Amino acid sequence: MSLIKQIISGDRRALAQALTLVENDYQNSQNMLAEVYTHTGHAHIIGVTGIPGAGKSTLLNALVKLMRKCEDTLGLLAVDPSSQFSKGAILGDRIRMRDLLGDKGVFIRSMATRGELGGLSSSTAGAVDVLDAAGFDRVIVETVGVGQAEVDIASNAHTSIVVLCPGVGDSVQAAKSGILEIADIIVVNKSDYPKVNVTKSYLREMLDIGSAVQVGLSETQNMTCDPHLVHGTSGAGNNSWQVPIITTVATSGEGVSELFDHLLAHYDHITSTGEITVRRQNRLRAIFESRLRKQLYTKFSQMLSEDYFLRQLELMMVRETDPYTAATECMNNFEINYIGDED
Ligand SMILES: Nc1nc2c(ncn2[C@@H]2O[C@H](COP(=O)(O)OP(=O)(O)OP(=O)(O)O)[C@@H](O)[C@H]2O)c(=O)[nH]1
Ligand SMILES: [Mg+2]
Repeated sequence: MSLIKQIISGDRRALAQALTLVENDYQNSQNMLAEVYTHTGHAHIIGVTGIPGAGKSTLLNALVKLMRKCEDTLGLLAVDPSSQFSKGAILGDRIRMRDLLGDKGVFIRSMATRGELGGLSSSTAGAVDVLDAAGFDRVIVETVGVGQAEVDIASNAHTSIVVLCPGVGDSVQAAKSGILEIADIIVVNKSDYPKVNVTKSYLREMLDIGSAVQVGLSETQNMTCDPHLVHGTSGAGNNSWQVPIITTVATSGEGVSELFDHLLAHYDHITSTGEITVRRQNRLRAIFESRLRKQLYTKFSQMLSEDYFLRQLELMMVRETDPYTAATECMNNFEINYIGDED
């Protein structure tokens, strides 16, 4: 039986094998991913991001337990964009999600992808596709941190959850990174700590400012709002999604059912408004672009001789050229034909 057929028939070893291939071998996973793609498009893809240590894994443990009561099946990916996973981190994730281990309706996987151009978003997207093809109702991607990579991954989800903690500093950090802009649901976890209401009102203010700016922009430019840029409103056309700010205590499960309700409501919202089509297209665009970037760079590197490269470096050292001119000259010598329909 082919690997894909095994995955679809629920073989967990085949699934793990496929994910390892996606994670480690860009080239050889290509054909498999192409076949996997024909079986995708059913799962609700949920991105969970936020500041490190906010309680994302603990929250997901509680949320997934609740989802399992509704018989949802779930694929979970924990991704660290900035560093190689240490064994400790993986172990930590396992401990925090220990209640889920052994449940056949849940599959958990940690992923490490470091440094590769376009590698992270591309391999994460590939892994999501594999889990989608495996038939999970929801695929949840947890990323650590609030940098650009997290924004990229989160904006590839149908529903993005941003997890913060009480303390305005964290929210400022999140706002600066742009992560609030892609949030469909904001969670203030650890609400057993003080100053929850201060954090909530600060976040509400940030969201309101964001929507006001966006509405202003769209009015002046006479264009439809880009749903991924708008705080507080989302959706195709003029329908709106009010970004809820939910307080939770992941360790006790408080607020988790409210979070689940909002997740379901958001999915209903994007499905009924057609927004999900926009998000699916954005996701495909991101995967397509990331594969192009990666392959273009690989091809270019193959066309650039090592000797020539080193000679340019020497010339830079004696100031006969500079990195700026040298890079442009290399590109000028790299022939690419125009791809597209001729007018
Ligand atoms: N007091 C309190 N502690 C919590 C809560 N949620 C999680 N924690 C604790 O916070 C610590 C970090 O929790 P994790 O679930 O690992 O957080 P995370 O956001 O997944 O962490 P990274 O993946 O490393 O970014 C653990 O010790 C949890 O037990 C909460 O609601 N209240
Ligand atoms: Mg975690």
